[in-house]
Amino acid sequence: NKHLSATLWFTGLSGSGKSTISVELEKKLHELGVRTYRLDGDNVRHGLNHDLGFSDEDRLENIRRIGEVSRLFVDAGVLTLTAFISPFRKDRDQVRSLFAEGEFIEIHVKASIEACEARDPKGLYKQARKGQIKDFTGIHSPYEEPYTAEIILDTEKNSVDESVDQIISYLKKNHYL
Ligand code: GGZ
Repeated sequence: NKHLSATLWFTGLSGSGKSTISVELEKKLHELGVRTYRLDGDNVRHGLNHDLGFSDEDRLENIRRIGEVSRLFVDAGVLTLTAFISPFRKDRDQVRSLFAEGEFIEIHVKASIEACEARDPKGLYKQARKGQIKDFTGIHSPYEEPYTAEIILDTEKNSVDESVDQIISYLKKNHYL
């Protein structure tokens, strides 16, 4: 199957749905015969970036390295999915600048801080409120919403399947698939 390579860059708060949606999207892409690779905290923060924490500087370096790695995957012809909070606009824009027009697709996984905190799938917001986690995004560290997102997913309104379909439609309409 012919398809264009690009990076699908998911950004959003903890608990917004980045990982869940990117996992389900990847399954759908595999059914369509697309070669993909997914980068997330489990395979990056524990390995390549195990030296980095959650200060602003460390997040910048985290995102910079992930951007460079996704650049390499795109060079190899792979449709790359990344699922990181990537809270700072300038850090995301720096990654965007590594790519040619159309190779970087920013996906804002949008849910309010209230909704994410109510979901709290890993109990991290609760721990952050108690002061057990510092620099937690949305509580003591900012999340800067994208101005330039190619796709905005409203995960308070739409199901995971609907968000996946929204991305697939975008990819078809813009001739990535
Ligand atoms: C935000 C944190 C923090 C702090 C640990 N702030 O919901 P999760 O658990 O599975 O996803 C979050 C993940 C965020 O790592 P990223 O590499 O995506 O962050 S960034 O892009 O900002 O560099 C959360 C967990 O790590 N986590 N401490 N202080 N999230």
